[in-house]
Amino acid sequence: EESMRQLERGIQSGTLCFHFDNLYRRKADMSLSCSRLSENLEKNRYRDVLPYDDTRVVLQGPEDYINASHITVAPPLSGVCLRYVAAQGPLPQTCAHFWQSVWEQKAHTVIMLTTLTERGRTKCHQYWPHPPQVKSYGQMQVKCHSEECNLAYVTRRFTLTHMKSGEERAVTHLQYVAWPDHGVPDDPSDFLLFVRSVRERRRGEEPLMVHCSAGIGRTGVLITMETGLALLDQSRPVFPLEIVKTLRDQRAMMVQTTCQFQFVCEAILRVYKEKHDGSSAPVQS
Ligand code: PTR
Ligand code: PTR
Repeated sequence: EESMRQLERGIQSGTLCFHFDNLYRRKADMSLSCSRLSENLEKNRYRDVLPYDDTRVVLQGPEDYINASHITVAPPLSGVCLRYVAAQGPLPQTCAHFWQSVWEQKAHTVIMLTTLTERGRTKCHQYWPHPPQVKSYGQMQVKCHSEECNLAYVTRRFTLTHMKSGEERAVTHLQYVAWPDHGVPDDPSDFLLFVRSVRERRRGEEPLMVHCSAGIGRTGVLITMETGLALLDQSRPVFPLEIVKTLRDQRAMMVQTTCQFQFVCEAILRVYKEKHDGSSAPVQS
């Protein structure tokens, strides 16, 4: 409860956002060389959003680069080990790499936090076929079985086939559609329902694949929120700034704007209050 009192005080006084604004955006001494090799330049959607060499996802085979980072939130920061792959929105020329990384990292869930276009600009290439079509991306074949919309998100069911071995895997696609880049979700309740459904997809230590357009702003918020929920579920203290620090040590600029950080802090506090509603009203300053 002490961490929640601190959180509420930090939000009200503005100190939390002040510390966020002063947090390093990129960890010093982490190199980005691979992302800057001439053959990889066209695989980056944004010139200023690049994965660290140390945490980048390495594809099997000679062409091993994708703009994606391994993210682990582990004890003592979190009671459980949560693993993610944080990626940029695929480009036409990187769809095959994207599906290869889903396959190789053994992900069963792909979380998409952007729409394909926003205000007339392309934010992500459509890297999946419409149902009931089948499409090949490099060594992977993707079949889309269904597409189902509720208020804030779309659920799609895919079968992924590794064509060389004939092996198959079911993959679920969850696309949140009410969240512009650099902004916050239109509705915190919908967002929390979405993150709950993301948590229900957890299977052991297998990573969730998460992407938006650049793979830093909205992706960082989602990971911070899921970590917060996981901690609250175990009645553990939550320190959002510490979570963001850990994320930025693994991928630069995670959680992009002060508004996004404030939003996720308020959402964590709200979940805590709802859980303890009425019982002791512990969070008062
Ligand atoms: N060309 C610079 C570099 O990578 O060295 C670009 C860059 C510099 C990107 C700093 C991010 C940086 O981090 P900060 O957000 O702290 O400016
Ligand atoms: N250079 C781009 C910009 O600042 O607009 C990079 C960028 C794009 C950064 C989108 C973050 C973005 O948001 P998200 O990570 O949520 O897709």
